Amino acid sequence: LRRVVDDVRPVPEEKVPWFPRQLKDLDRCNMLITKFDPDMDQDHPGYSDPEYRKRRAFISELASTYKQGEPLPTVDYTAEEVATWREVYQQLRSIYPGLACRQFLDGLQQLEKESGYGEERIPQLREVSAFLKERTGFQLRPVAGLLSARDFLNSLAFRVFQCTQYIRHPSRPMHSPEPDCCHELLGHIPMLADTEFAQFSQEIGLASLGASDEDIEKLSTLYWFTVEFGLCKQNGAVKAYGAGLLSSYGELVYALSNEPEYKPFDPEETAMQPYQDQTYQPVYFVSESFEDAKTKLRRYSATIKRPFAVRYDPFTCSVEVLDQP
Ligand code: HBI
Ligand code: FE
Repeated sequence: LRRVVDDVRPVPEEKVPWFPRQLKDLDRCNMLITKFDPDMDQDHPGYSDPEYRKRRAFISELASTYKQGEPLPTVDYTAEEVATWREVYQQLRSIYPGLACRQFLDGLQQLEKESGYGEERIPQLREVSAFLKERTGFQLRPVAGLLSARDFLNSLAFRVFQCTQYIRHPSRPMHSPEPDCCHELLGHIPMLADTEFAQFSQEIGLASLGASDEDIEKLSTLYWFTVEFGLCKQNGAVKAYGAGLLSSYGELVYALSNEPEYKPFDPEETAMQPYQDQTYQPVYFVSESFEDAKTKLRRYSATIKRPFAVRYDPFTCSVEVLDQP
């Protein structure tokens, strides 16, 4: 019977975009978007600084040649780079207690106690990855710059977080047009130490495997308004959990002032909301809790049409592909 059905229907696999099935396939998830990098973007504060561009290119090259399973590269940061980190760390650290969610504060405190976080040095990806692996099974992989949404989201399905290792330009410590190590290490890493949040991130990743371009666009928008710019309620107050907020002094203060518009997190609506990658967001979405966000996301993911289902096997770190009945 199966055969007959297969014979009369077009083979569904042909229309499905390639996607990684095991960890080592992530070596192929490396499509960079260069629009915000200092070689392409005239508004990048490093655009007219050849020394900076050379340094960033050197650090990015470590990521470009990286293969899954190799030890993560370490970078010998210069005194100037550490000074930039120190300034960012001090400024942000001072406002976190009143504005960041509990999970973030707990994660950051653990990182400070156990993983060398602090203003004196830039933590190495290797030690941070080991820390996360023990907490939530997430691991880091170095990346040369802004990745395509598909490759970035696909990696999350394997609990792999692609992490830039260069630092922003010293002339603008409070803002970077592209992701840099301040954004990853301060914004993303503390959250990835939380079990509930790690699951939430992986579920967006699993939903993205083999998804159509339109669905990638929607998942990417969902990711944007949650993982990057999300707010959540905690003990009656609104707090930040999005990494884009937690790594930007200006926008963190703005998002939690009474200026911007708030909407309740609802995946159907959030996925369609236009967003800003040049300036502050016009609207922020507030979740009741991560548990609630995860449940809603799961319901939404089930509506994404794919001719197959995926199941993650944590023992082999691979994805099983199951025929949809
Ligand atoms: N690439 N290196 C890197 N870091 C990110 O945080 C990132 C990315 N690519 C896309 C992306 N984030 C998201 O905004 C969504 O488009 C998935
Ligand atoms: Fe990010």
